[in-house]
Amino acid sequence: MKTALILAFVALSASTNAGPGEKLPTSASPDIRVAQAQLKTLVSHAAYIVKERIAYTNAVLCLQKKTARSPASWAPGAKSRYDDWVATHIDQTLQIHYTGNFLGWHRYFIWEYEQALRNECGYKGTQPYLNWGLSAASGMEASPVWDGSKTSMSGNGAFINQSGLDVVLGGNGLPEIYLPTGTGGGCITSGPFVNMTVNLGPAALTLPGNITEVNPNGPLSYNPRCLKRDLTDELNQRFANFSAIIDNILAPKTVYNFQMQMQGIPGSGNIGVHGGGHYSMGGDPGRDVFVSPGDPAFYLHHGMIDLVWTAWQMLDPENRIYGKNAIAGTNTFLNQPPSENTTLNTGISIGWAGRGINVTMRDVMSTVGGPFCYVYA
Ligand SMILES: *[C@@H]1O[C@H](CO)[C@@H](O)[C@H](O)[C@H]1NC(C)=O
Ligand SMILES: *[C@@H]1O[C@H](CO)[C@@H](O)[C@H](O)[C@H]1NC(C)=O
Ligand SMILES: *[C@@H]1O[C@H](CO)[C@@H](O)[C@H](O)[C@H]1NC(C)=O
Ligand SMILES: *[C@@H]1O[C@H](CO)[C@@H](O)[C@H](O)[C@H]1NC(C)=O
Ligand SMILES: *[C@@H]1O[C@H](CO)[C@@H](O)[C@H](O)[C@H]1NC(C)=O
Ligand SMILES: *[C@@H]1O[C@H](CO)[C@@H](O)[C@H](O)[C@H]1NC(C)=O
Ligand SMILES: [Cu+2]
Repeated sequence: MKTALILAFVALSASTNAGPGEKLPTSASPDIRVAQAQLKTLVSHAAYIVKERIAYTNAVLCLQKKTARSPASWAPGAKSRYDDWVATHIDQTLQIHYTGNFLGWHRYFIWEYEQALRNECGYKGTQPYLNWGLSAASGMEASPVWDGSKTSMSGNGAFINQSGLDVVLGGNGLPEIYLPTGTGGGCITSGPFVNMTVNLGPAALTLPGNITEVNPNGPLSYNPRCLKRDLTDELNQRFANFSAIIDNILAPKTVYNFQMQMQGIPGSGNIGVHGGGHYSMGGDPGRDVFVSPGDPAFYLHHGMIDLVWTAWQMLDPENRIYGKNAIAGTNTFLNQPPSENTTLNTGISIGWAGRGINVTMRDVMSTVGGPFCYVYA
């Protein structure tokens, strides 16, 4: 079977692939003729990167032009094939976060998304991931993911003065966490998704000033609006820097501790790399736990979540893939309401987003098992 390599969107400079099969030089050759060939390789690498990125965002735009499969009787707001993913995530949010299936469900979700880009939109490349550590170091707006260029994922939202307003998470029995606002806040202004319409939600959109916005007609109803972002370096740097990433891979010795550190232990004040990645994008639907896949950057963010999980699993594959540290938790958000433990036999359905097949947790535990055959590069 062909191995689908998942390449980094921002980590590409560290990749050893110039194009398919080509090795990138790592230091200048003193031999003038070899150095000439090195230059050629580097130039073709640059062209390859630009083409790959645009091919990816074009495939996403293609998915946004195709008709939804979700029945209008269930999700009248789902207009495009892309919306099928958003609707499924909205529908299942309280059964797929702070649960035993969190990691496996999202691995399957982004993998099926990649399959749709390939099978329905002719994409030939790999699913990129967003390396939060790099954008924490460079500043988000300087990152090729967020710089707003035509090879980016579109950039920041238009500036709105949110001075003095925090985003307040928690409540409803959970301690409040105050998060700073970012440097945008409004509609995105450039890049491939500048004309995109967000159709679904909000379901629980946290706005600056301790306000939560909910669509009174229900999150699956039609509510067309622009894509907003509020890039927040402070959150990227505080919760999803390289040390935070490595600590999440090396410190937790049980899967329970691993996934809790990643999502943020309630009451700790830390939102983890998962929360750090999400909230540093900000905006609508980025700050809405239910509707967040409505921002195309979601799939790059969760690619990085999957990379971190994979790295953690491979430090002890015997116990962390199918063994005693494979799965912990139940099938409801922090076990509210109480539900059964997630096991290798627990089913995963992604509804109308997928291809009508259901898998089990066992099928999604290894990146080279079940339906998968990929590695990270
Ligand atoms: C934002 O508004 C505050 C007052 O609410 C004002 O002090 C501040 O100068 C404004 N900032 C910008 C960048 O306009
Ligand atoms: C967005 O729409 C405007 C106005 O129709 C058009 O000029 C522009 O090319 C579009 N941009 C993209 C990236 O689709
Ligand atoms: C935020 O809003 C919630 C719900 O309205 C309220 O209980 C809480 O006290 C508010 N917190 C702050 C800091 O205003
Ligand atoms: C990196 O992240 C960790 C964990 O969130 C945090 O404690 C630390 O202060 C961060 N480091 C920097 C330099 O921001
Ligand atoms: C569910 O998991 C918990 C924690 O590992 C364990 O204590 C409990 O016995 C399990 N329940 C069942 C029904 O297997
Ligand atoms: C997949 O799972 C869903 C939800 O559990 C269920 O409604 C559906 O019938 C299942 N589909 C198949 C083909 O088993
Ligand atoms: Cu999710």
